[in-house]
Amino acid sequence: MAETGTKPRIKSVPKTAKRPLHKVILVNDDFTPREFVVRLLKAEFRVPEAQAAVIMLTAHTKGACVVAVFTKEIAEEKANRATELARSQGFPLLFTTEPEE
Ligand code: NFA
Repeated sequence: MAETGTKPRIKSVPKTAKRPLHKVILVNDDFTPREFVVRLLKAEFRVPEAQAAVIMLTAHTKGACVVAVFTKEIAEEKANRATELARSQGFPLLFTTEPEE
């Protein structure tokens, strides 16, 4: 067979699909105590006290604040778990998720 001199053009390293990360957002309300929010942020999202206080205060003054960023499934799981934990203690605290631009 004649040599064409053409090299194979198959990529040896397949492209990994890059999926957008999702933000977990803390939503403000008028009822959940500040201390409870801070405690929950520390326990569920493993943020240090000072950072938990800043996140809580930002949500309190601006209406909402990004807590952390994860893959879609982990973000939804964390938001649901934290929201349910607050509900189990009788608070209306809400965590939502949204994709990062
Ligand atoms: N706004 C709540 C209060 O004044 C505190 C709070 C902060 C609740 C952030 C939810 C999210 N007790």
